[in-house]
Amino acid sequence: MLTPEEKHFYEENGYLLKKHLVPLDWIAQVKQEIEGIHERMAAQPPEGVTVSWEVYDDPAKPKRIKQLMHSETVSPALNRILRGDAMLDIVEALIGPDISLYHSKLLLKAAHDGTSIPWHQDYAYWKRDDNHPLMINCQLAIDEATLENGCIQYVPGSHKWGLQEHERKKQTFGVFLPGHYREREDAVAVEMEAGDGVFFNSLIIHGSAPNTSRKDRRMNTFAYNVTGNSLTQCREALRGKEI
Ligand SMILES: O=C(O)CCC(=O)C(=O)O
Repeated sequence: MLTPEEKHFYEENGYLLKKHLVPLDWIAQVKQEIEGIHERMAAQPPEGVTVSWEVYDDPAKPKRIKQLMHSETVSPALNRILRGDAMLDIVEALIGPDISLYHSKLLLKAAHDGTSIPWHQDYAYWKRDDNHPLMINCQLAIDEATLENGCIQYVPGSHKWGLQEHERKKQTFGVFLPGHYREREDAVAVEMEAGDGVFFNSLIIHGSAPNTSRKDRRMNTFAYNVTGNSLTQCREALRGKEI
């Protein structure tokens, strides 16, 4: 549950860090279930799992996953966490009681090789004619996340600026604010311990630096929507059995 101060912080800043959201024995189980995931997915991703790979100039580098969509199907512990009271009580406090899972995605910023995520708003991906920016994300730290290994960074209050113009770059897999990742003076780095979760608004500007350290920075993001925000999305979610 959230205190009035935490709720106010979220409303003003667009994000909220919850320390020790998930117990460490659950995190240990997630770690066990995703052991060797790069190699396993390179061999044969299971049906329904979508993998975005890091793209390197050096062909000798081992294949590294950047993001893995539908992570709840590769890790039963993630599936349990996303449905647990600790998570849903906070989501409910922030978006109300009618909650659908939008998606669950592993964000694996591998040691040395994990690349940056340029600044963007998630709603730039999720906007449809028939929905509103009501979705919320919770990024869960599986490893310690620091500035050095590419923790998430937010521009506080930017969720109040409306949807900004994004562009699609040939060499990247998504849409981002113009320009590549670079430090921003108005951004706040949210360093996390394993088990911490950070909740954030679908309009907040966020991004992350490359992993220049020897430590992996593995996170999972759980995105939730308000049920009925979009009929189209609810049908898609049902087809993918995500609800
Ligand atoms: O992996 C990260 O650091 C950020 C990922 C992200 O921003 C996203 O998936 O929207």
